Amino acid sequence: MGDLDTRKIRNICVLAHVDHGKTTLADHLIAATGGGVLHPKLAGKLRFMDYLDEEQRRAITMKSSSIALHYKDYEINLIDSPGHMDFCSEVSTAARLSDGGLVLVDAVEGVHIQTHAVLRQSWIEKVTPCLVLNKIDRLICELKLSPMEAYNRLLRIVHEVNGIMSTYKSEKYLSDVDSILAGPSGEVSDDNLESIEDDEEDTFQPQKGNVAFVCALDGWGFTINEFADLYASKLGASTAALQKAFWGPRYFNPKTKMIVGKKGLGGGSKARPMFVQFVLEPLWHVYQAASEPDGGKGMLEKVIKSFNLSVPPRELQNKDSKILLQAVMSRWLPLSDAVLSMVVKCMPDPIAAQSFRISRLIPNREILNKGVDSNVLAEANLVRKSVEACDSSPEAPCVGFVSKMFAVPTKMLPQRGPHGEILNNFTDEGGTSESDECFLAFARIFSGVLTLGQRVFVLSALYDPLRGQSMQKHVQEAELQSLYLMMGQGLKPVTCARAGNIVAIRGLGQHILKSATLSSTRNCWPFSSMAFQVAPTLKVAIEPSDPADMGALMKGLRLLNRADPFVEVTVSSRGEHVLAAAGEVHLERCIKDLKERFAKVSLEVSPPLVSYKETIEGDLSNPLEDLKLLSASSDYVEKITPNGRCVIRAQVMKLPSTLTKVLDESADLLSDVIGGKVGQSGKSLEIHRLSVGEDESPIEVLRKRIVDALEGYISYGNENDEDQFEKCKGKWLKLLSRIWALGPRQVGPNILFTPDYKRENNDSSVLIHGFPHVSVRLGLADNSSAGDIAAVTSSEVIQPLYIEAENLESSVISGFQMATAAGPLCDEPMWGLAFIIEASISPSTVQASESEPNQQSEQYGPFTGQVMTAVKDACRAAVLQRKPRLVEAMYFCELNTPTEYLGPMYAVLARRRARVLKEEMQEGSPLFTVHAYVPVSESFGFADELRRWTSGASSALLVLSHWEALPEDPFFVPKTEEEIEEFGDGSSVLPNTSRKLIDSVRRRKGLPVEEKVVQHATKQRTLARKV
Ligand SMILES: Nc1nc2c(ncn2[C@@H]2O[C@H](COP(=O)(O)OP(=O)(O)OP(=O)(O)O)[C@@H](O)[C@H]2O)c(=O)[nH]1
Ligand SMILES: [Mg+2]
Repeated sequence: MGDLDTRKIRNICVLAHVDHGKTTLADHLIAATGGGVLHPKLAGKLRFMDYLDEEQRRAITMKSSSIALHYKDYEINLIDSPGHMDFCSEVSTAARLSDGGLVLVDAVEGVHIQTHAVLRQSWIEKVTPCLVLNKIDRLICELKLSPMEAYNRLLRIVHEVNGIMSTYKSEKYLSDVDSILAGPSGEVSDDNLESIEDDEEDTFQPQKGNVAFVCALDGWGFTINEFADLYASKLGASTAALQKAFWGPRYFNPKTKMIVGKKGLGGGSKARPMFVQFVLEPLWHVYQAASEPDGGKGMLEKVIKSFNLSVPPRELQNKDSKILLQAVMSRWLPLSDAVLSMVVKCMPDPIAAQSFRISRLIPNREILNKGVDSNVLAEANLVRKSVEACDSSPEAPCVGFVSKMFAVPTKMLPQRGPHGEILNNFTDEGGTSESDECFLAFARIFSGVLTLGQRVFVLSALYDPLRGQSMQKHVQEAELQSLYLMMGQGLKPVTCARAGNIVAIRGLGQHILKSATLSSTRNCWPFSSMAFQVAPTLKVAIEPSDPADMGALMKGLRLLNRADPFVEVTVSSRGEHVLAAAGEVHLERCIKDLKERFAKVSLEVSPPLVSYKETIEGDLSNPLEDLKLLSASSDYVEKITPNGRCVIRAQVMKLPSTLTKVLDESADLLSDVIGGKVGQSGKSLEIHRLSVGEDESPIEVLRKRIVDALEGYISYGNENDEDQFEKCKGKWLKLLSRIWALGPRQVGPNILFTPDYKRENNDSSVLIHGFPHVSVRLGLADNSSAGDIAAVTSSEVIQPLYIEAENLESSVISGFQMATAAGPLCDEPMWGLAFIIEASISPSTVQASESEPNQQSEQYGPFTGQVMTAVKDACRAAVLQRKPRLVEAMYFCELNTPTEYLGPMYAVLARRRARVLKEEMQEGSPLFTVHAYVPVSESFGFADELRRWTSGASSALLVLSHWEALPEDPFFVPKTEEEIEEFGDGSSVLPNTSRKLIDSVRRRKGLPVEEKVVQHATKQRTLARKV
């Protein structure tokens, strides 16, 4: 075993939008090279990789699974992945383990949202993509396009996909340039610029052989190479020349037998590009011939003869034109050959791939501080080198990555080991109660050799080898009980597996929840976490129908949580078991799994729990005015602690939406920076992530994002006024140097500013200053300006009252955190708000003796608690006073509908409060593509209703898009004359949408709801007056 063997491995995945034919394509590859697990006759019909019942029933793939294939002398591990949005996390797990990706696009439907998503995923994971244009037959039979029209359509799709890739490339290009400009010297040297790869070249080029044209249903396909070989002798040209000529505006001049451009043809010629003339037209002839009753036999025979195909006469005699066609085409242009030769040629082997994927897999870390154990560091670097080289020698450190755990019924495990010995699978590590299901790890080995019975360290993503003892909880030791090669559902036991292979591992069930790094040494960096496209958002509460089954349910939930990489199981603050899934289809499968496999009890499932947020009205169109509003001290809410010693004034303002967005999206980075994982200075250990393309430190990245957001917002109102812009920016930056905390949970999209301490009070009370911790961490305030505060305080610090004020700072922060976690409307988190809290304490009136400072405490509880509650109440009251608004989550929705069903489709959209963004006729097809925003709260059953009303003709995909405030005032009561005229005096106004949503959340949470029991209160009012 050596490098030569590893060079013969390809790890690839199939990626595409839902229903573009991934599993059908996989079927053909398996039938041809899977060692007989699938009969060629069943290829395309069986959908071998969709082995779960639910997958077959719904005809969509729900999980990614791998199969080992042998093509020529190559070993190919093929991973089929789902295209449905609900299962997009499985695309991440597939991409992480693969070096190459076949990106399928349906030639009729073209590029869709998930096509974008999978291209992005492959780009992030540094997977080398090849393009497969599938369902070419539909262009012929369904759309009845001419070869020329079909060519234009294919050209457009290739162009579009290249366009998407080039935006990813330019994103990287720009961030590379930025990081060089922002580099230590700020100088741009030629060296620097050369290191940036700026390839303008298209990613996908049929001439290069990385685009295949296939029809997975009929089992044929080709790349341009096949046809170039075919015609080389006929046209008397070299294969290489033909490869270049078979795409783009290249024409064949029959007189001169030359390949020419359009000009070389002379005017008036009706010549077609060579791709049309030599590639598409013959295909069209075959399809037309096969569809003609008997008339086309001659043509087919010609094809059979000229390509020397051996088609059994029985198939040739078949009356069914479809079978005839498949028989001829699949022999003429066998699908598996076309696709797999492209895979072998254009996709890297593990050695080549790991050398450039390493920067994504284990980002380089620059250790700034020398105080670390150099032995550990040296070994960790060695391990990284070994991964980079894909060293498969037995001496190499053994490193693997588990991208997900999956459950297999224990009875499905092979009963015999690699040497035919009988295994006892039932002494599983899970103990007797969980032995019905066995958990396997879906893993790839990146270095060394993994052997049966070996003990390995299981490292979580947070592990840091340099921190030694403190990292104990992030590392465990486990024994590998079985290793399997995966054949879809089938498992083939092996004794060892070496670098570059994909395997299933038994024995890690107790150690890994979702993903982990495996290593033979503790001194190894964990792999970077995978990027997921969406977060699980659809939540329901679950309880057993019979309360006695609670134990079974809890066990079931625990198993489900482990078996599904994407589900989230939590217990809400009110003790409900909450299950979060990616969407309706995913949720339904989870519930089914729970009922039938994991818990095996009957369940009650609540209606979906939709999350909302709370904010205040305001569109912030004038940056300067908005600031003034905040500094105008009149507009505040005042609360006093029960003991009367602390007066709290809270002001609230809406943050610019750009800033809210940045805070929302950067939660992970923020928690790293604020949580102190990435230090500014003075830390004993400092690590800068140096992953390629993100050469800047997280702090830089964050500060830049925040400043960019701010500039975007300010320039909106001041496009032309340079001075105004600068002035405004200066003021905002000043404000941003006062960030005391973010909330809720320290990283949310709400800001607490420190009070303007210069505004001194004249009485004896002392202001709780706070400290701009977050600004300092983010580098928005330097320590010197923060030092100002320290200077002010240092002179006063001696007095006990000041010490007390300082001690109360954390109570103010806690109060702010509590308020932002639960707003006044319906206890949902606040969103995009900024608070300034001026809390001042006055000396205690009761003289506390020195020895017993808490003596005066307290009929109202501890003072810290009082301050916290008062701050919380003040914040909530401030929001109520400033026109509170409910914010709801919105889906972006892409619908495809035939023209005749546009009416019913719009009716469904209207019923669901959807906002249509655009509608577009798809060129050359009878489909309309409609984009719309649909509120999450209205999305349940949306797909079903749509299907019902359009007889299944229109389909919709939903992606979580953004948060949006409802414009309506939930407490609307007609006041002005016009309003009263329109709505009456208010007694008969029905609650608006916003109010209805709020009430339903309040009811669910058991909060008081103001019900309008009395509809016409006029009479009572008259009565009351008389009394
Ligand atoms: N006309 C035509 N239909 C095809 C072709 N390839 C696949 N199909 C059909 O497209 C449908 C979807 O095929 P699948 O292979 O299940 O698609 P998929 O991409 O695996 O779908 P998901 O895994 O759910 O994302 C099936 O009805 C196939 O028969 C083709 O080349 N031509
Ligand atoms: Mg599929």
